[in-house]
Amino acid sequence: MKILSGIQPTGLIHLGNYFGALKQWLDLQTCLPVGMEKNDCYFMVVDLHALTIPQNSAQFKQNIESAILDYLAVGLDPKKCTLFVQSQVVGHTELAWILGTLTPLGELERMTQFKEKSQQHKDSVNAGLFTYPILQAADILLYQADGVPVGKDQEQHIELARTLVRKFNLHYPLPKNKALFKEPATILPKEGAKILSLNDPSKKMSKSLGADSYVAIFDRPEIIRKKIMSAVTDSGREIKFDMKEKPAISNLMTIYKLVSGKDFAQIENQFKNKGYGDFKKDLAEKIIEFLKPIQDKRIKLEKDKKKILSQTLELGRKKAQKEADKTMKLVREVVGLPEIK
Ligand code: AQP
Repeated sequence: MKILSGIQPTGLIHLGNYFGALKQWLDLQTCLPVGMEKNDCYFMVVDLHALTIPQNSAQFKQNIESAILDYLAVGLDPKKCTLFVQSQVVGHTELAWILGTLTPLGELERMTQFKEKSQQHKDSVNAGLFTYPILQAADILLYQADGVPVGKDQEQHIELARTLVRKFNLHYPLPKNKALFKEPATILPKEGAKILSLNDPSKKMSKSLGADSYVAIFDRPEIIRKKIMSAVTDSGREIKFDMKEKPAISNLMTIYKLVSGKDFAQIENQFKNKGYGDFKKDLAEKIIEFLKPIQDKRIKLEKDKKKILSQTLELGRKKAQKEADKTMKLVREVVGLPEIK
């Protein structure tokens, strides 16, 4: 399968990003579960998407490089997948423009992320924030991806990508009823598709809800302990998985499950007759243990970052550009744009 996904270089990756997206990327690059066919994976830092929120240029440049090192630290391997920066490949914005001419305004107006972000950034509601899902569709179609591993919050955007495939294929048919694009599937993780905020379990874990909402994968142990110990809990004191009645503790149990490999019954059993405090204390230690190898690797990568970055990015950019060029050649032909020689 051809796989494509990306994360914005916002300077930090939290457990929601890790379990919603990155963990799936790792599994897909190594073809897990065992027996899965070999995947051709494209994972990128979506810097153009991040521009929809005001950025400080110097910090932004650092964040983009840092995101690549973060990907390597979690275990992405440039020999097994193509790692690249969105803006370094020509074609994303061009295809987005063409897709934009096929996108009804109404489709964009109903996007939940646009509604939420335009509320959060009332003084900078720009056109980019509105057309963001078109660029995302272009990212996916440029690589002719079969599947897009993301968290649940992105489902609506991938659905729009499928709508745009249908519109494009209808508007620009190929001879003999063939179609240029195929509809990409949303790939959600079985567990962790929507990790909830630590301080408000009615919302997803998110950077914009503030630092107490998330555990970042590079948070220091003392910060992780503090954040987990002050995470909100539900009424009662029983450690029981019940998303409806006990969303806060169920969310923490989901994180426990993901970092420890234990199932919910084992966790419930382990904390029978114990309170939230004991559970949270142990959860913090499990998270710290889980993140330690990633954090250690990230420190090592920092020491040789110039060389690592230039090698990784050059390799990834070339491979991604080749794929993008193949698609754009076909797109230009079918749309009727003059060939670029
Ligand atoms: N809470 C979450 N649970 C599961 N998956 C999540 N993702 C994000 N939050 C959760 C997934 O992470 C990937 C990265 O998406 P992004 O780069 O667009 O980051 P984001 O969604 O903007 O992350 P935040 O923290 O929510 O940032 P803000 O607050 O700035 O909007 C995607 O696959 C997403 O599904």
